[in-house]
Amino acid sequence: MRIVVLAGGIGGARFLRGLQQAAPEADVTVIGNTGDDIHLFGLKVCPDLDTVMYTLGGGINEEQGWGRTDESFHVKEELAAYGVGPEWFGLGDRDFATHIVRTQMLAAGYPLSAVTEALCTRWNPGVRLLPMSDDRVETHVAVELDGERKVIHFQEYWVKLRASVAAEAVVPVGAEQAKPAPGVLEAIAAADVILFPPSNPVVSVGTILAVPGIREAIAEAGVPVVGLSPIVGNAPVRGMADKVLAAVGVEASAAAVAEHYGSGLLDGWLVDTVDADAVGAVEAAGIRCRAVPLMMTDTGATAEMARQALALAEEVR
Ligand code: GDP
Ligand code: FO1
Ligand code: CA
Repeated sequence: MRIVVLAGGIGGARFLRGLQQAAPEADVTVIGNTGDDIHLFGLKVCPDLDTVMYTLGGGINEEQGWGRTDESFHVKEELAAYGVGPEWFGLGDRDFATHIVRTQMLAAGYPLSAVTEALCTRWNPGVRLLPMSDDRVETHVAVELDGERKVIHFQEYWVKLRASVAAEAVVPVGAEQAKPAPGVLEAIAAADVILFPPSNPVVSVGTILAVPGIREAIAEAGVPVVGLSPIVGNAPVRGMADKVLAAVGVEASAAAVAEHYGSGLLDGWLVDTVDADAVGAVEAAGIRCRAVPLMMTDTGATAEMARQALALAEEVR
């Protein structure tokens, strides 16, 4: 079975680990969000691609959910000693090596998709990991700071400000001009099922769908498209999805996220058992819906979520 998954960072990566346990024989292509990418110290950092690569390759810091295991921060400390920032972004020594290799290959002329493939030959994630695009896309967030409207990088909004102020708008800068990376549209067209993991619907899945051609290809693939809610009990399980959903005028609820994707895109939607009363509203919107446990407490529980998603896909096929 060929499965295509649109993934952000932690939510996407953890779901993929469960999917691999649930469907070990499946051929999985991951279309990764690159809107979180940022240039720091002259290096290209791709947090969501790296989170998927490290999580599936056994190199992730499990507690944190991002960055490397067994990490140290000597380079960051030395940079700070020179007064070179930003200090608010935690790049570790082991992680730095990934960004150095990536930046060197990009400078040599390789596209991000080829660089990602090369990095994955070390990590063997067991999936085909494709960036959504080889073109630069950067998510920016409009906020009011000290009485002034400013547009800042998504990482500054999340990591520096911890989403402590309202997001007034979220803009995937460059998305309109971006082309899907090689293999993305082909993978979608060849898929037997397409899954939206419980990733952020605005700054992860939403950014991938903002690349012209990807949303259309999914809608036209003619195969089941099933998503899992990242919102449980009217709040994100972690992160700032509530803040960025508000910016696009969507309530932080499992039903509202399904309706935001819409029946033109989604055939099936899983909500957590605590949101069982949302099933009716989602089905009224034309999307088949089931309430099942959606907390990724361990790989076994996550594998069961993946089985439920695949079962729902068969039901709507
Ligand atoms: P990020 O790029 O690291 O923010 O990761 P993603 O975009 O892939 O996923 C973030 C989303 O995962 C957040 O909105 C969380 O609410 C959601 N999430 C994290 N853990 C869980 C979980 O155990 N269950 C569910 N249903 N959602 C989760
Ligand atoms: N997230 C944080 O909350 N603080 C950090 O200092 C931080 C550093 C970092 C470094 C490399 C990397 O791959 C990810 C990192 N993240 C950090 C996660 C990052 O914010 C991601 O974009 C998440 O996916 C949030 O959507
Ligand atoms: Ca992310």
